[in-house]
Amino acid sequence: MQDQIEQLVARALEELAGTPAADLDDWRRRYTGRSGELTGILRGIGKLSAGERPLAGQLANAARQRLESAFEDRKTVVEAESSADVEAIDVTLPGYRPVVGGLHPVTQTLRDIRRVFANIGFRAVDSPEVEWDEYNFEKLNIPRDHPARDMWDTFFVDNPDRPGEMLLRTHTSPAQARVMEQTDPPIRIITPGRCYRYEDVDASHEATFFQVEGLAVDTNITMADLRGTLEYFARALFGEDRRIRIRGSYFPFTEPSCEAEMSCHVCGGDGCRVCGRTGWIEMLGAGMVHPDVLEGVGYDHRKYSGFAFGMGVERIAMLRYGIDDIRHFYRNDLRFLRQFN
Ligand code: FA5
Repeated sequence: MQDQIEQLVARALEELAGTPAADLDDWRRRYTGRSGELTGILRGIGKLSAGERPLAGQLANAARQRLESAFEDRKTVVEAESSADVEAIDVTLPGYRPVVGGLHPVTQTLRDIRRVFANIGFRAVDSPEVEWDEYNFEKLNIPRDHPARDMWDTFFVDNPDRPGEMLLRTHTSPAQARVMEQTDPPIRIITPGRCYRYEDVDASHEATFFQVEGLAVDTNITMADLRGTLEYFARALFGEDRRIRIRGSYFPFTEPSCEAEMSCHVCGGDGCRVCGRTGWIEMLGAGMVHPDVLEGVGYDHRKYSGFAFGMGVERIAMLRYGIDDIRHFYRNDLRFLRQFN
């Protein structure tokens, strides 16, 4: 038995010396594993005479330890060799290009609008997206049975404590009342934010879209200030050559009210699907803050006057980038979005 063990150890060690990393486990299985050769010898010890057994047991255990420790040594050696291989990798090969994200075109436009108004002293403030009917309508001179409510198809929010009073804001105008209630004039603010309407979605209408509200209140604010501010804005964002026109309109919370439109970027003013065949794209609604709204927030309308406007940010982005369908913005199509990075 002694010879048998010694021969086995010699053979196993010789083989181990040339075994690569991938075959090490196989070597172990064949010699010291559960059905390996050495294990077979160990099992045979039971059949020896009582006198032979102790020596054979010692020899077999010593052989097992030797093979196990030779295995560990070999493993260390081949691992060191393979990390040396890594060092040999050609570091001059080009690496993987990291994927870099970009800002959404609506975010870019929002930031630019904020910057343009910050330059003339308009501070940006936040206002809630989930709003009370009171702020979205009533404080804006639109009581419950007012026909002008049809201008804003509204998503109402279930609130068991105040049924029928909670909604997703249909415009950013509630910010007007919120800011005026908390601040004394002079006021110059903008409120960028998301709005929600139960719309028939088409090339220029989304059910979720962004608006930027503007509000200026002070003594002696006139329609000329509104016009000057809008013209400054249009030039700063679109350049000197963009045509803009202001037409009379109606909003219950402004008097007089108007709408600013810009020449259509798709047809250049001839009329197309995007501009509804008019040649003009509606950009914003505006007007002088209604005296009832001023009084409603505790301002003396004989002392103070103000102008307000609310613009659609996607519409501005469409005009800037020549986009012919508002629905592109929220389809998450990377082929579209990558063009703005
Ligand atoms: C309003 O929402 C008024 N609150 C604007 C206002 C503010 C008037 C202050 C007077 C004083 P209007 O519903 O017209 O008005 O919307 C204003 C702008 O939001 C539109 O000119 C348009 O650019 C944009 N807009 C309106 N509805 C949508 C829609 N469904 N999808 C995308 N943009 C829209």
